[in-house]
Amino acid sequence: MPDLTLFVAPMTCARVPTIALEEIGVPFSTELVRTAANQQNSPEFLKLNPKGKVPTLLIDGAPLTENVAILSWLHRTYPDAGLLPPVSDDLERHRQIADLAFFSATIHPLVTRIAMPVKFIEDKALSFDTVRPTGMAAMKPMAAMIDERLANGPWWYGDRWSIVDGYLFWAWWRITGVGFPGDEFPNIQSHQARISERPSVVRAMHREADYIDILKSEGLYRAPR
Ligand SMILES: N[C@@H](CCC(=O)N[C@@H](CS)C(=O)NCC(=O)O)C(=O)O
Repeated sequence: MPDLTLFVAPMTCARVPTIALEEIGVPFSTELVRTAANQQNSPEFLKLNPKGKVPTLLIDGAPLTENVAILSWLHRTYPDAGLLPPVSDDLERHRQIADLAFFSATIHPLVTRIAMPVKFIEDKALSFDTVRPTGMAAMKPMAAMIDERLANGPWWYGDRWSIVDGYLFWAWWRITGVGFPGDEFPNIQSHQARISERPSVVRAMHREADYIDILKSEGLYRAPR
């Protein structure tokens, strides 16, 4: 069994592989990266991930980065965990990669615009007045598409829960937490309520609460706003 260490920060997309690992049920350890202290850009961390991002998964000491790669590796290594549904051919397998890539490459950049607009324009007032609304406007048609898909739910793949649902959970939690109008998308809202009760998600959220306590005790917690 490989030795697994996941580098994480609360409220970030590192929540998605945390849910995956909780779902799999193998032992793993976590390392908290203090983003408010810019630890992600420390020389030690950049040696593991030169992009300076979480999640980063150490597998027997060797780093793997990018959610799409980490989630795909976890699925291939622990196929019985059902992180993705069984496929009947290679095209279907690649469609699942497309779904992960959709959340990583289309949805996540919009989440960043909405949740962390100061990453794009340093002036706070300007970033909240321009970048955030632009992100919200771009997110709405994506949310409408996801909402329509979930009408055949309860999950992204119909009856089968998958880690794509975990990805949606994180993105939705992040944007509705800073004012994105979730109520306009009732199927996603009920998906959110449903997945929040899943034991792997509950455990991942407990882990985050613990990280937040540590950050608060160190004066390094920044609440979403
Ligand atoms: N494409 C990457 C994105 C990773 C990413 O942007 N992580 C954010 C947290 S959600 C991060 O580490 N931000 C720290 C920073 O940019 O300084 C993935 O899917 O793993």
